[in-house]
Amino acid sequence: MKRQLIYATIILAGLLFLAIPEFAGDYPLKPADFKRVHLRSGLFAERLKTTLETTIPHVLKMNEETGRIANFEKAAGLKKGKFVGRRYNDSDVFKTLEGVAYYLMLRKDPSIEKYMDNLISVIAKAQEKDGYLYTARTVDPENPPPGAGPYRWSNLFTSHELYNVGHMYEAAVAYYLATGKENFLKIAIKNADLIDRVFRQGKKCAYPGHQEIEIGLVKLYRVTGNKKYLKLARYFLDARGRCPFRRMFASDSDFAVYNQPEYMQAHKPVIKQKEAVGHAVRALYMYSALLDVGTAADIPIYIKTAKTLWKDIVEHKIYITGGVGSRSEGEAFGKPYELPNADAYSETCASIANVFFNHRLFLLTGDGKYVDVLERTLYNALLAGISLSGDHFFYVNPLESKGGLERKPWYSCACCPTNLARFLPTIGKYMYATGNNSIYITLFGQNETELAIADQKIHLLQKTDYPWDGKIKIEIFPEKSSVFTIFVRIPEWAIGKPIPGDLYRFKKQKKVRPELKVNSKPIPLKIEKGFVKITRKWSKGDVINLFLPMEVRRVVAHPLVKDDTDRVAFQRGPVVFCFEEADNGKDILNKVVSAEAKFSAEYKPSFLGGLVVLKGKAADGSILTAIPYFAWDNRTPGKMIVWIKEE
Ligand code: FUB
Ligand code: ZN
Repeated sequence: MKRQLIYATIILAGLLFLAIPEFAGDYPLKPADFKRVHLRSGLFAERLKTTLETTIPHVLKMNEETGRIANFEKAAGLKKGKFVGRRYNDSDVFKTLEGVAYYLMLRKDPSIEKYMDNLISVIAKAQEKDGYLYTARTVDPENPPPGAGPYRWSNLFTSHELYNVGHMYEAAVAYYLATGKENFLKIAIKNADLIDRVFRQGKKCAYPGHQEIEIGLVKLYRVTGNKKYLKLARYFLDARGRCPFRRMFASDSDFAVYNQPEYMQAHKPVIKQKEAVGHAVRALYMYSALLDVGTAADIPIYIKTAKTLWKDIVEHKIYITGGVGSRSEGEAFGKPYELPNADAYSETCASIANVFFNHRLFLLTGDGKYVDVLERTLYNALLAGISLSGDHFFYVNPLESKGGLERKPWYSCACCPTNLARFLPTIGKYMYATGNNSIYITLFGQNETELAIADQKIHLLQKTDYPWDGKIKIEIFPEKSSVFTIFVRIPEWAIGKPIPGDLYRFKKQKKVRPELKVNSKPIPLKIEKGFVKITRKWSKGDVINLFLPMEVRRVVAHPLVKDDTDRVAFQRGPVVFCFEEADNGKDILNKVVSAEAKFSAEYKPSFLGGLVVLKGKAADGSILTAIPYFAWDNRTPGKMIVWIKEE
């Protein structure tokens, strides 16, 4: 053990002296500024409105009611009492505040801003003199809650001391960008400086059990320009699998999985990892951090590693809904093809992390295959995490339910509701990207936006009822007529497969092809990396018409996915469907669809907020109704199934 420690220290010291290149790098593509993506009608617009008007106030209230805010007041000496809840409860407050900062970017609201400033002043008081911030310890250093460890940094694998503040950095950066105020940023900087002193400068060979700080540090580096935060992020990534691993729990009996380094992706140095293993959220935050640091610090091996891990996920470990992390034990990735339906874990946070990861890969490569995965996850596994009302949440997202599973207003481990509160306000950012005198149209939905390229702004109008209808009209208004490129995404589901790889395929070949026109003139569908590239002189009022065929498709899974044997899933556009008891009766789990039955689609404007339902025949002659998976459990609770038996 001692020898192991010496080796690890030598390796790490070596790493510290490796030349770190100048950090000028950024993602070649920039996402749209979501403040400028005006979503006024359609599915995303509805979800955004609900997020701003219901989810964020609800989550704020829950943080108050569950003592999460009071923990800061206690640590600040403003209130008496013990720390309440779990050692990572601070992170829920930080994620919520990040969401509120985005809210403020979208809506002017002086009273919310005042609330933020007050709370930030409490957080500043809760921060210890040297920058340490962890209310779980500060409230009563002699009696920290279970898992926190007896003293600072003593139990890094379970304490979440570094995870919590990673979320704090993200919130502080968001608030700074929203308001220009430095109050929160100062807290973040003071804390990151302490952590840099203790770990990187102090040559402490250690790393957090739950990744997240790395992402926050890169954001901090980007707003401050201070390279030490980027170096620290790299330090933590390189420490994994090199610095000593200690089991998290004394006994293995109940906790065997948590005692394995795979659980926290510390079984090998990160650059040697080729398979997605362990806790899915930790893994995907780490893969995202590999891209952030790899891009900023120009470390090609980080990027190569992230791409290898992505391939493993899409080829073996992703649900048709885009959900990942199929195993409940350890909230983890399963083995290849281990994709149970009723017992699926598919945590909402893992879907959010999967979107983060795929978005970064797209921004780096301009490759639409990453948007295919992003879109699938977003419309299905991720949106299923939240009720249509915006104040009930799923933590896990199975693809089959025997009944009794319902969204809840909150969880004692509230990672998912608070993650949604910070993710959903930014939805517009995923719809476009720009770079190299080009515009990328990545997601479809009714909106109006303004994008900056080269030396001008382009006003753009998307008119569509996507995802319910495949007709998309895009009107373009450049400031001046000029030559630039518009990349129009042609989703993989519209031409070949549900997602890249061979984990899923459509049962029958497609009959209808997508069509693309500019000013009514057909454009050849020459697809490269998921996009058709249109370079021309664009003038005010030019129109792109895209038609994506919205046939109802049956999906079958790879034969090695045992749980999907002799079953099909229904998909239309990017949306995956499910059959609920509310429409189909108590026997729905035993129903069999006939192999040849045609399923028709109908848009129902006043049903579940307006959506498409599918109807077709079961083998017993009864009519089956399917609704989008994301909309399940918004009526009388009951049974549900995605992969239905086929005759
Ligand atoms: O540990 C913090 C969060 O709680 C994780 O990201 C989730 O998976 C849940 O375990
Ligand atoms: Zn979660």
